[in-house]
Amino acid sequence: MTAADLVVVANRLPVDYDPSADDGRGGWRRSPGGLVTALEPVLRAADGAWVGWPGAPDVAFDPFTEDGITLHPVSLTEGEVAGYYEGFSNATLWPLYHDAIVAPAYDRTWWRTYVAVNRRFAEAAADAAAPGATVWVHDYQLQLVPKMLRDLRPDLKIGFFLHIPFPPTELFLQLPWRTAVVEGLLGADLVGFHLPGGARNFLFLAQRLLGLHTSAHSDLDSCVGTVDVGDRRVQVGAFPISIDSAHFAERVRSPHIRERAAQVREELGNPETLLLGVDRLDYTKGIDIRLEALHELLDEGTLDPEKVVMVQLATPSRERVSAYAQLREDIERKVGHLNGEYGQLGRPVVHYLHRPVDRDELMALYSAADVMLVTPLRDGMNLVAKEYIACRTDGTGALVLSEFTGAASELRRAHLVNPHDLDAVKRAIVIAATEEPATAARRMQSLRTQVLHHDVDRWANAFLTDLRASGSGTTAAASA
Ligand code: ADQ
Repeated sequence: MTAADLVVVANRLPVDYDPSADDGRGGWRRSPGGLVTALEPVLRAADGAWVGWPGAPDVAFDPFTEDGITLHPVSLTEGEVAGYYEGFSNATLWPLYHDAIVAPAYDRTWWRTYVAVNRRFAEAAADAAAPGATVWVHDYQLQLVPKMLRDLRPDLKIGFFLHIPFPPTELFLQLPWRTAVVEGLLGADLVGFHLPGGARNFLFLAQRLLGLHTSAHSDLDSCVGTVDVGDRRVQVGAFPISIDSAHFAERVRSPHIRERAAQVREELGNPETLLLGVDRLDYTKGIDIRLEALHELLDEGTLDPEKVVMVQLATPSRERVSAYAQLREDIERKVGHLNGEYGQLGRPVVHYLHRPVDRDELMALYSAADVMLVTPLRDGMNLVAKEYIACRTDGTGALVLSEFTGAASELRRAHLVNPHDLDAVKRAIVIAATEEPATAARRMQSLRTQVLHHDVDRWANAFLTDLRASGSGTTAAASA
């Protein structure tokens, strides 16, 4: 297998291994996420490689090439999935980085497994990369990889991007392994966040925990600052991720999706107002908040259960982590109460689907919905908000958007709300549902301009351009 000049390292491969496929013989399924869509063309053009876990425990595969990309599966045991993925990644880092909405658990054995698994990813990346190659490491599961990889392969250009928020410094400082994590990230030449605030928090910690020299730049630039690590200068920047906007805008116009959108409204009883929520079933997403807001609006008589319908899609997620199992019970109880009080026979007020739907069905729902509800307590970006906007090709529709999403910093003309303020959420829903059409259309026009101009290609190119330009500049240590 030839080594590649561009290597992506992420927790998951762009394909999943399903041991039960093909009558138990096992097989690969594509797992099309936003990251795959964004990076596939760049990787294919560069004969690139992707290092990641195939999604099933205790299976080992040699590297193989598919569609011009070499895939390097990293094997994890059942115990490693429990310690590294479900434990340290999703019961320690995920809640800590999302403002500790759920208490993070600090478990030393999970940490040791996280270190061991990060080392395995770094070794796989070192094997996959050609001399002088560019390696782009993704997300909170792999924060130690940049330093481990630099120790193995000092010739590489290494970038890191965090897809979730980087927390306020006083929260990050709770982490018993805080210094190792910051050191791990500083192995990169470029460390990227969605927002300048996360980048600034990171700069502060590099100075506070490691006593390193940092400098801050203007927020107008994607480069927010630098950290000097020995004779290397690490760039720290903000790169707000996006979607393949043109693809959504074009595909949603196809006749079968338009017909399906009309059919959806019909099947839901042609409501005056169709509210929509689309999320992974995660406690950061504020699904409970929008259900509570709807409940109170119906209780008060502000909304009429004969005229309003809500659809909530909630993809199953991390079901073996206990906070997620509790959340599911809570959400399903709330949906049950709402329908028990306000539904009619054959006509629930809330339609709740606990499963993923395919992309065309999702676009039909975006196209059918009058008001999109995006109410996370904290979210790195939130692509659902951007997908909804890209699908509103006729310029109608309204977006209620939490201030605590990364998307809120770009989508200023959405109905922005503080999700902790239930009255504000209720008011925003009512305004979004009843706003005068010309005002609503002006808002949507401005949101569409933003989303269509700032797509995922632009994001990937901005990051890779800055990464390739990084490493220049002289540090105090190098000039001494
Ligand atoms: P997520 O937390 O997964 O991503 P988000 O950005 O909203 O959140 O992306 C979810 C994706 O899954 C969207 O593309 C959406 O269409 C899809 N999806 C959700 N529910 C679905 C369903 N029921 N059926 C089909 N598809 C569904 C993390 C961070 C975010 C950040 C992204 C990218 O938490 O803040 O925006 O990474 O960096």
